[in-house]
Amino acid sequence: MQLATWRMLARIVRRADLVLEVLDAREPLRTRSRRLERMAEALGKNLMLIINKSDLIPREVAEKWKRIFEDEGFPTLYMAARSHLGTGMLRSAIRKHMEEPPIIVAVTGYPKVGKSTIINALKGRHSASTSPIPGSHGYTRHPQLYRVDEDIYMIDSPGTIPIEGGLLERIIRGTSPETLEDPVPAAAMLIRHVLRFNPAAFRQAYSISSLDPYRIMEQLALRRGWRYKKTGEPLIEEAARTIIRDYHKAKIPFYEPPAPSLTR
Ligand SMILES: Nc1nc2c(ncn2[C@@H]2O[C@H](COP(=O)(O)OP(=O)(O)OP(=O)(O)O)[C@@H](O)[C@H]2O)c(=O)[nH]1
Ligand SMILES: [Mg+2]
Repeated sequence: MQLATWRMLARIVRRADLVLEVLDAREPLRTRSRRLERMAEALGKNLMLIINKSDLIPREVAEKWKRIFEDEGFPTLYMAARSHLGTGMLRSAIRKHMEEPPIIVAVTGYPKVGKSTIINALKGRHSASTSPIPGSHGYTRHPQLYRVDEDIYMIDSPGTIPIEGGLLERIIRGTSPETLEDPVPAAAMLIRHVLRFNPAAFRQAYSISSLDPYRIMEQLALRRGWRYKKTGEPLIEEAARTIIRDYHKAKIPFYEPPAPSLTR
């Protein structure tokens, strides 16, 4: 399964003139994939890092990450696709890589980092044809090719990076809570992680001021009226799933402070 996905990703990268690796601004390092970067390099493709959801972090933090990644040799741009911020910058950065129009851009990244939102933001008021360009058929599963400008095409999923890593990494990298056998320990781990960097995160997201992961889940369940029918106990599994989902939807405010030494 993972192998098939990597193979699919390789096919998309091979097809593209430029690869965008989309990162979540709250967790750029944990949403980064060295393997994808090595793949792009091996295939001789230019790769640009996009720090998305930058509305969730202070500007100077975004600037710091940008500098860290550029020092590593990657052109980097930060944006907030949901609020259409930075789309002009992205458009002109893409144009810089265009040798001969049109350019095909692969939008890759872990699930939920905002790949589709970026494509939609770029489509904006420009003509938004979704018809595949010649030569794109022949894929077993069709990558979606979007025309976002006269001379810019973008490939959306299945440009997803296969999720790997420990439990926390897998959650941050977009694992759907529905696929977890028990979402509670996973959510507890995520809550602890978020609280380390923003003790006010759950107060801001849900007006819950407890700092104990299980209390937070319990209070969220009670507040939303989620209870076991038989016992009336709070249904914390539902709260756990909601918190993971809200994290993916970028509703929980926190960010990892920039630190190059953490770079893996
Ligand atoms: N705050 C904030 N949220 C964003 C931004 N961009 C995307 N999101 C949110 O992040 C979530 C995931 O966005 P998608 O565009 O669906 O992400 P994706 O990478 O296409 O996800 P998959 O297709 O599932 O892999 C959605 O709830 C978006 O609204 C952004 O710039 N800022
Ligand atoms: Mg998508």
